[in-house]
Amino acid sequence: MNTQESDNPIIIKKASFIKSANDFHNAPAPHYSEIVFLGRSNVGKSTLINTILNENLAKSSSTPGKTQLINFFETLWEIQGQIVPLIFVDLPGFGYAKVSKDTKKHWEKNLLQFLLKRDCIKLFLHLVDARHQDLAIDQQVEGFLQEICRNDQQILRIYTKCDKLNQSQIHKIAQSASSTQSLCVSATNSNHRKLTSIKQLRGVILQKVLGYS
Ligand SMILES: Nc1nc2c(ncn2[C@@H]2O[C@H](COP(=O)(O)OP(=O)(O)O)[C@@H](O)[C@H]2O)c(=O)[nH]1
Ligand SMILES: [Mg+2]
Repeated sequence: MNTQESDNPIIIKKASFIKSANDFHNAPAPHYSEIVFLGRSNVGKSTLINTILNENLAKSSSTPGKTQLINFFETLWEIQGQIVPLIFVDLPGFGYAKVSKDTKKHWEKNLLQFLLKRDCIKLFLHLVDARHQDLAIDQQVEGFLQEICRNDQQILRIYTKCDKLNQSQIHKIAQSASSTQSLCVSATNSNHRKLTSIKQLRGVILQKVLGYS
């Protein structure tokens, strides 16, 4: 499948909030393929969801660690006359939250259980802040995903907030991203030719979920 928007326009026909769940057990029925957005608190998960869907659905905030709920969004995509239902999942961020150690452990356990047991997850989008690429927490997340990822699932690393980098930093991260099959994006300004545009990102998501790559 060609990801060029001009060749194969991708239309997002519908995007709406379904529900928030506090753990695996009260997640919605697993009818459709799911794409989970995970990464540290404040890395830009909710903002990227809104930009991809072109709707202000996921609550984005400049205060880190605010939500500990798993939020589900129902979307309908159209490509070449084919209608594809996809669920976007906005996960609570790792780290930051100003709560007791026990509460934090409980939240993390919930989150890991969700990632491990939720069979309809087809794509793990691991968001990493382009300005802080080698944090231990992100390496742990990557390791965990590699460990649990089944044959019918894929992992994609996305460097976020690339608009905050200067030209030479963008050049450098784009080079290392291409060798590791990661993407560099900005949810607020993706005009730079070395960044993956939001249109291209939509194409990549569809390709991966539909199993074309
Ligand atoms: N400059 C810039 N800011 C961003 C970008 N994505 C998110 N932000 C900002 O980063 C903050 C956290 O974003 P949010 O989506 O709430 O992060 P989340 O906690 O991972 O869901 C907000 O103030 C956003 O406006 C981006 O691509 N570029
Ligand atoms: Mg968020």
